[in-house]
Parts: sequence; structure tokens; C-alpha cells
Amino acid sequence: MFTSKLLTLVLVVQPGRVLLGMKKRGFGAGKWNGFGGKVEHGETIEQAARRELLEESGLTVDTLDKLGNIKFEFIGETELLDVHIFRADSFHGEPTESDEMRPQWFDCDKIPFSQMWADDILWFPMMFQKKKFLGYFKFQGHDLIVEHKLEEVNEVS
Ligand code: 6U4
Repeated sequence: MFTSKLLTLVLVVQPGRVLLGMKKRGFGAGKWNGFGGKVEHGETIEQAARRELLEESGLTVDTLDKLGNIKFEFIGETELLDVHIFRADSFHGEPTESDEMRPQWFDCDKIPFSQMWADDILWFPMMFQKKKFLGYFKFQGHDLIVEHKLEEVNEVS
């Protein structure tokens, strides 16, 4: 039996560049990623996305566009990660380092994919083109994808 954990992930995009954070601790430590975390009881997925973005990067946003949903399975684990992905094209505040993340802007042609989750290189192009997508990735360990599905969709629920 699989259980699943709801998580959020926010990419802040500006013309020609994207803000990523170096995860300093916890799940995915040592990787560059968007900002996000677990959805807590009593909050919507979007509220969680805004809270985690503020906690980890110091930024607030007016509009979050729902972009995708990816489910991750890790061989040997019974908990699926159900990650809801958002994009923000404008923000308020200054990117600020937190206990969890060190934010840094990257030019769109210099994304550090070799230091990111292996799935990111497959869906970042869709994210940059504002295409919506659904995905499933099965990992062996944290670096090897053994199976995946990724499709463009018109709507993400
Ligand atoms: P805490 O509560 O701080 O211990 P932690 O275990 O560090 O939580 P958290 O809450 O930061 O995890 O959530 C993990 C983050 O990593 C979420 O934003 C989702 C994201 N994530 C997980 N697997 C991913 C993957 N394969 N590709 C990706 N992002 C992923 O791009």
C-alpha cells in the first residue's frame, strides 16, 4: 500500500533567469531546486506554496500559476511524493538566505542541472514555456530515474 505526501515547489522566473535555492539540509540537501515543502493541516496547497516560498527565500508573490503535478516513487519506500509545481513571474522582496536555502539567480542557459534532481532537466523546458504538465518518476536512490511518464496537459487540477 502506498501513502502519499503533499509537497509544493515554486519557481520564480524573470526574463532570462530563474531563482533557485541550494538546499542546505533535509530532503534533497546539496541540490539546487525551487522553493517548497510540505502542505500542513488546514492550509490549501497554494497557501503552503506561498508560506514555504516566504520561509525559504524571503519573497512574496501576487500570482502563482499552477504549472504541474509530479508524483515521485522511490524504490523501497511506500510513500509517494505528490509535488505541486507553481511558477511566479513577479515577486516582492529581496532573495534572502534562510536556514534551509541559499537563493541564487541563474541565467536560463546556465541552469545547474548536474546539481539538481534528475527529473528537472526534463520538465524545466515546459516550465519556461508556461506549458502545463503531469508526471510520474520512479527513482532508485536519489540520482537514478528508472521509469517515468511526462505529458503536457491543458489543465492541472
Ligand atoms: P523539513 O520539514 O524541512 O524537514 P524536508 O524533508 O527538508 O522538510 P521539504 O519540506 O523541503 O523536505 O520538501 C522537499 C522539497 O523538494 C519540496 O519542495 C519538493 C521538492 N522535491 C522533492 N523531490 C523532488 C524531485 N525529484 N524533483 C524536484 N523537486 C523535488 O524538482
